Amino acid sequence: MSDHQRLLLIALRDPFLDSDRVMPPIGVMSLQSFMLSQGVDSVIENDFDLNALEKYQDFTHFGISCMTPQRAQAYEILHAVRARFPGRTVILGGPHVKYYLEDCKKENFDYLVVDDGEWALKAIMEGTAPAERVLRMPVSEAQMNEFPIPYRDPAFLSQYNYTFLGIKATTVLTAKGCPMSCTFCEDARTTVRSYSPAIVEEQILQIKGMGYEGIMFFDDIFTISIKRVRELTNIIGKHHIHFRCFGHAKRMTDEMCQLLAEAGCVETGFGAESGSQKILDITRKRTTVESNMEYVERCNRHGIKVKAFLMLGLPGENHQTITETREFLRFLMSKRFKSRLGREISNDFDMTIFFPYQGTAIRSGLDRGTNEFDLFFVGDAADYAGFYKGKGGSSDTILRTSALSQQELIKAQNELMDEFKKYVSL
Ligand code: B12
Ligand code: SF4
Repeated sequence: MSDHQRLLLIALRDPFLDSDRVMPPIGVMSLQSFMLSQGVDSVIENDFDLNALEKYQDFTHFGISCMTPQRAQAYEILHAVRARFPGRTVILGGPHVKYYLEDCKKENFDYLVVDDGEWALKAIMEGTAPAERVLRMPVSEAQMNEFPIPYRDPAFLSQYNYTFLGIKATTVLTAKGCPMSCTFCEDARTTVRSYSPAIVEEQILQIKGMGYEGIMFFDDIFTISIKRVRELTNIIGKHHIHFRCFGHAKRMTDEMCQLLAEAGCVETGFGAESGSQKILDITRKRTTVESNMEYVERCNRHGIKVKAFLMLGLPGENHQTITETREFLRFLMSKRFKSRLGREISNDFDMTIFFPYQGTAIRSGLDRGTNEFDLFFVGDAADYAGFYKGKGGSSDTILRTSALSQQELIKAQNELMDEFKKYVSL
């Protein structure tokens, strides 16, 4: 091995998803463009081959990006690199480190990077990192806006095939963080940092130039305020693309809907979560079943399709709350409307079962042993990969409520999917 420092940035596979070549790994792509801008010799590997380790002979540093369900893969790569290439630096980053730091510390990584990776990776590569294993080197909103846009090399991006409503699309992030407090979500109450409209525009131009006609803006808070939606739609509207984004029932007004529709929005996803007001209140969703329905009506009136994200197995789930969720689905899936693309279409939904990740208020309550949530473990979460939407829509299920067993939750999920998925337009 030469003295030359070389970084391999590893985006792990997701064998439990229907396909892991749909949405590209924006975290790794952001780090890649930043490292290249800093003069670091860096390469992305999105299909790490444990059976051909000789390919990685020239890399001095291995940076693995990991979500919780991928942790076993990350640890396997660590052990293989340690055995084959002693003395190389192995770094773990991504959401798993942020929320499962104590577990990660048990593994022999050289560095564990909590949250933003840019400054930490730069310091590691330059040999100026603090003499600590756990690095927290946050990026400010101003700094984030000075970084290069994510690495979208056509050969790399073309490995990911994402479409909505038949439109060839890819993803863009307009902001990070979420100010809301949903008790089932790890992103609750995280600092909001927004990209300037100019940076969003730079990415739209890049993506359009590569032949994509659609963009999914996948940040949690695209519709956080009418002011922000005005800023973003002013820019997006100029470029004649179709887009999809996430909305929140509490914030969606007619004016917002109209701005979105006029700028090319054809679909919004939104966390309806449950058809039960009791559950919406317990989880601090800050919406009502009625406002969720109004959200659907509004979007559909403007020709915007709605994909509602619903979960079973939240605190207090029982036969009655499931009946209420069924009612909500009946309402959602009975709608037929003229899409902005001209066709008559219907809405869509996801029906998952809540998995209690560390970092959520519910999981913290369960770990403290308080009985504030009507939820009980039926096994050890550490034994589960931990995904809420796997192959064929299946969910890892680890909880029950006082009224419903784990099997009853799975049965209800399957029944609701069978009853309503057939109405999704193709
Ligand atoms: C887009 C997205 C997806 C996409 C694409 C994922 C991908 N390959 O990137 C898809 C749809 C495939 C997906 C799938 C899932 N996701 Co997801 N996803 C997101 C989402 C909305 C945005 C992620 C993102 O790109 N952020 C922007 C980038 C810039 O940030 P980042 O990725 O965190 O990267 C930064 C830092 O983490 C760090 N970093 C990242 N990697 C590395 C590596 C090194 C070496 C270093 C030093 C630093 C570092 O630096 C980066 C730049 O600053 C987040 C929520 C969110 N708002 O973050 C959830 C989120 C990451 N997903 C989550 C979950 C649970 C899942 C699923 C398990 C859901 C399921 N199906 O059951 C699957 C699992 C897939 C898997 N990989 O295991 C959780 C993660 C929880 C956890 N503990 O890991 C999150 C936080 C959502 C939530 N609140 O529950 N997801
Ligand atoms: S579920 Fe959505 S609105 Fe609620 S905290 Fe998480 S990202 Fe924010």
